[in-house]
Amino acid sequence: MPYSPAPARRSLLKLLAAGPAVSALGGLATAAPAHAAPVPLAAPGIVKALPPEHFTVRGTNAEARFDAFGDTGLLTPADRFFVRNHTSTPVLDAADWRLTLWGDGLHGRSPVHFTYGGLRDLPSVTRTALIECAGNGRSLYATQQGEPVTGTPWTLGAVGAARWRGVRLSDVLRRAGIAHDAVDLQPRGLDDPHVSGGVDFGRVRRPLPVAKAFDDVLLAYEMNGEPLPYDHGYPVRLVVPSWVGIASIKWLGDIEVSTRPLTSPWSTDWYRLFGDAHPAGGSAPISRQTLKSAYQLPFGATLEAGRLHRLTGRAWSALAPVRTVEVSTDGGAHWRHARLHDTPRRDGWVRWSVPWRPHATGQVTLLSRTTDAAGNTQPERAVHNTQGYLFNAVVRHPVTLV
Ligand SMILES: Nc1nc2c(c(=O)[nH]1)N[C@H]1C(S)=C(S)[C@@H](COP(=O)(O)O)O[C@H]1N2
Ligand SMILES: [Mo]
Repeated sequence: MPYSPAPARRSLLKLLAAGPAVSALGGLATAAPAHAAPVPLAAPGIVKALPPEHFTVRGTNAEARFDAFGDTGLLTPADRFFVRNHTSTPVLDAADWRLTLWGDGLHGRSPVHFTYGGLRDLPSVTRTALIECAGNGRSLYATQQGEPVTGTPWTLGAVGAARWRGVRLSDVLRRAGIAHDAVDLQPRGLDDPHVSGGVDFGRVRRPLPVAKAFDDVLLAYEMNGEPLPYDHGYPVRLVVPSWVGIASIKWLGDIEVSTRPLTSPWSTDWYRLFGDAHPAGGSAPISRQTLKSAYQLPFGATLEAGRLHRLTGRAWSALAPVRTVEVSTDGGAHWRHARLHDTPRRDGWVRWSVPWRPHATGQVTLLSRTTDAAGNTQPERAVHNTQGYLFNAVVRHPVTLV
């Protein structure tokens, strides 16, 4: 019998009525004068404030303004971190939360439960990792390559880096009595079932191979030294380093442990590569993210000619540490190396900068291209897939010189 979760849930309205969280909604809580510019609403279902200088709301999601990351450090503060919600943020209570493991891949009794306090009593580990949506950069398939794609039209801000603290998933699996022949897990969130086009796909869940689970996956309860914020998975989420964001299930409720391969719509209908360049039934489910680099500058920014500017950006690769970043300020005719400001690490990003004194006025295209220690480099074009995943091409960044 599949275990069916009964989340400890309080409605957001009730929570807000209770008091302290109201300030989290900032502008919403205070009535604006009738003549004032309309206060941008929070995205439906997102708890934290989404000031327009830091976020772009896209449906139930909030994209971070990558162009504004210049004032953040190596870690992305929780209040600047993008939110990808299939439905809406459930406001859970750690005191009555528990994690359930079940399935034929446990050799002893099943199900096995862990309370929040029980998890916090296990040895903890802390590690920095990026979380990046598989569709980050998706809109560039259309704007840069003229290719249609479906899905949330992210630009480059569906990525963030945080320091996660929690317990190793492998420790929890061992304590739960994982069998030697278990092959797949299926972690599942406690957010509402995902309904799209009249079809109920059930709760967000996606198979995770046991081998990856034993490698480096965390059950995280802290982000940048604080309890996870509601929007990022409170009380406990998965952090699956270097894999596409969908693997890092938020508001974790249960994990099926199976001796047979598992599937879900998130491994069959979505998060595979479909299209002309891919096998007829689609690729295997995607796992690793790819590599990118980008300028911390608005698209179409205006810069003064004749002055010395310092262009800054970030580069990252899920495949290996970043090795170099090259930039071109003339549409790709000439390239030079940017200076890296951080020690490149697996699962992290590096900040880079380059001085630039443009002479002529007019439109130019800035480019940046990263190469990682495994020799992967950003191509001129990304291989198209209908759902617009894994955009890795050199980004063409228009600026105007005046
Ligand atoms: N339960 C649950 N987990 C989830 C999701 C979701 O909608 N529900 N979205 C996934 C996707 S697609 C991404 S990219 C990451 C985003 O994590 P963040 O919102 O903390 O940035 O969470 C993943 N985990
Ligand atoms: Mo995602």
